[in-house]
Parts: sequence; C-alpha cells; structure tokens
Amino acid sequence: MARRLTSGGRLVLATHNKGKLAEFAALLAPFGIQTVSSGELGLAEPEEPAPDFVGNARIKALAATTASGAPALADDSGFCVAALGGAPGVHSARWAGPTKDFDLAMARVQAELGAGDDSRAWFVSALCLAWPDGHTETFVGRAEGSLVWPPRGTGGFGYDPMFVPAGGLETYGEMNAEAKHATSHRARALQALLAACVG
Ligand code: ITT
Repeated sequence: MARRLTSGGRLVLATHNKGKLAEFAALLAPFGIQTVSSGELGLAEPEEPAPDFVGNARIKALAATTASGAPALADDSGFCVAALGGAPGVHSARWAGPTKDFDLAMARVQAELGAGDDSRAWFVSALCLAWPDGHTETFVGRAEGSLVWPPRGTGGFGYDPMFVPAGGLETYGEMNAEAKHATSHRARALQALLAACVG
C-alpha cells in the first residue's frame, strides 16, 4: 500500500522547468494541494546522473525533500524516438544545450533521423514522491505517437511541436493544455500517483 499525502500539508514541486510547473498546477488544482516550487524555495538544481527516468526522478525528489523538510514531487521525463534507439530519452534536456533552445533540439532530432520512414515516438514521465524520512513512491506514464517535421504550434514546451499523439492530427504544440492532458505521459503518471497517494 502506497504512503498517502496528508491533507492540508505542503507539497514541493521539485522542478525548475516552467512548462512542467504550469502542467502540475493545472492538474493538481482540483485536489486542493498546497504547492510551492523549487525556485520559490531557492533550492539548487541537482545533477541527474542516473541512466533512467525513475533514477533521476528519485534523485531530484529526495534532494528537494531533504532540503525543504516537506514531501516533494519530481518529474524526470523525455522524448524518445524509435529510429534513434529511444534517444534523446533521458538526455532530452541536454540536447537543447546550455541555452535550453528546443528549436535546436528538435532540429537535431530531425537531422539525426536521416531519410528513414519510421516516425514512431513517445514521451515518458517518471514521477517520484519523496518524504523527508527517505520513503519514495514512483509512477511512470507514457504517451505513444509519432513525430512530424517541421514542428507545428506554439503551445506547450520542449518537443511538443514535433509530436502527434496516437490517433490525433494536431501536435501537442497546437493543442490547448486540457487536450494535451487527455493523452499525456505526465497526466497519466499523475493520475496513478493521485489514485495511490491522495484522498
Ligand atoms: P527539472 O529537472 O528541473 O524538472 P528539466 O527540464 O531539466 O527540468 P528533465 O531533466 O526531466 O527536466 O528533462 C526533460 C526534458 O524533456 C524537458 O526539458 C523537455 O524538453 C522534454 N519534455 C519532457 N516532458 C515534455 C513534454 O510534456 N512536452 C515536451 N517536452 C517534454
């Protein structure tokens, strides 16, 4: 049985990514959970040396809960391309370089693809909820789909403009936030977390 968040308590959103923060705010709003971000608390951004999403999510959540003394929720996520063997994957943020330029990162995906015709791609979100005593709960969500070139739309963040979820026509960059949440990796992982740990 998963450990539950106590009602009325404060939850640290252990991310410095504004796109993730906006999505968490919208997805958590109906649950009346009081949140504060890493940035608001002045917490440092930890290194992410693990080779997998779950490992990095645990590192980020444990760093934030230790530093703040409150339960912390971290997300490690990425864009995975079948024809690139799952890359950029856990290196999705790094492909955007020090200036976090996702036009550059998307262009690199397209350049490395070459002329192949396999357009399968997916997003992964690993969420870790950690408590100051070191207890953790982890949940993983995936969104299957395909990549398009050139990128389309200005909504969302990161690789959203080059990803169309399975069965859809619009990219995540062309959709409003609510439509993205209907299929997204992050919304799916959070639904599992909320079912297990909230309420
Ligand atoms: P934090 O570690 O502070 O949370 P980060 O941006 O460094 O922020 P990650 O290490 O998890 O986060 O990197 C994941 C990258 O994958 C992120 O920067 C995005 O570019 C991309 N990504 C993750 N989820 C995405 C989504 O829903 N839409 C588009 N791109 C996404």
